[in-house]
Amino acid sequence: MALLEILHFPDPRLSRKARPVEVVDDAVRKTAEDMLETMYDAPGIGLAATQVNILQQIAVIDVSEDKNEPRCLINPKIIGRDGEEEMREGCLSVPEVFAHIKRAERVTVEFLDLEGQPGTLEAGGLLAVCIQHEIDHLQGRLFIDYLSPLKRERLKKKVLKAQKAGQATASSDQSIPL
Ligand code: GNR
Ligand code: NI
Repeated sequence: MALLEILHFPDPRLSRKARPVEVVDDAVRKTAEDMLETMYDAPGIGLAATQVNILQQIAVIDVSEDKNEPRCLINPKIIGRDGEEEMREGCLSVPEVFAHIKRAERVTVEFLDLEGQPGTLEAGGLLAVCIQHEIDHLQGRLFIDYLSPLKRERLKKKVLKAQKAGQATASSDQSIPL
């Protein structure tokens, strides 16, 4: 197992589209394990491969209280959505930024599991939000893309300023190259 480096906004690599996994092999399983370890370490409730600079459609999620319900969704595709809900979201790739985002309240998602078997999941609540958030990442979309361009510009300035300030300190290893 290994911890992977998480890319931070406004890194343009976060806007790239992940490719579908063709064969669920040991390499894909290893990627998923490393992603889970990285997610738990962060800590976060989900992680998409795009965030760790891997352009494959792999997402890991654990929204359980005790962090003992890891899920891995390979080639996830939303085949049904229902209702509307707004939730305050954050993202490991956009640290310290939170915003209320409107999404479908319930989703049905098709995916492959770690054995390459197809599955279907019906989700609501936080799990539904997280699934939509991770699938967005795999398509190169961040939650802040739902905000107005003006708000997003303001956020970008704030993030860059914080990163610059961080670079002046000893703990600059998390900062994005400008
Ligand atoms: O850890 C995370 N928490 C979270 C909270 C509300 C809505 C979405 C999320 S996902 C986020 C982890 C992450 O960035 N996944 O891509
Ligand atoms: Ni995210």
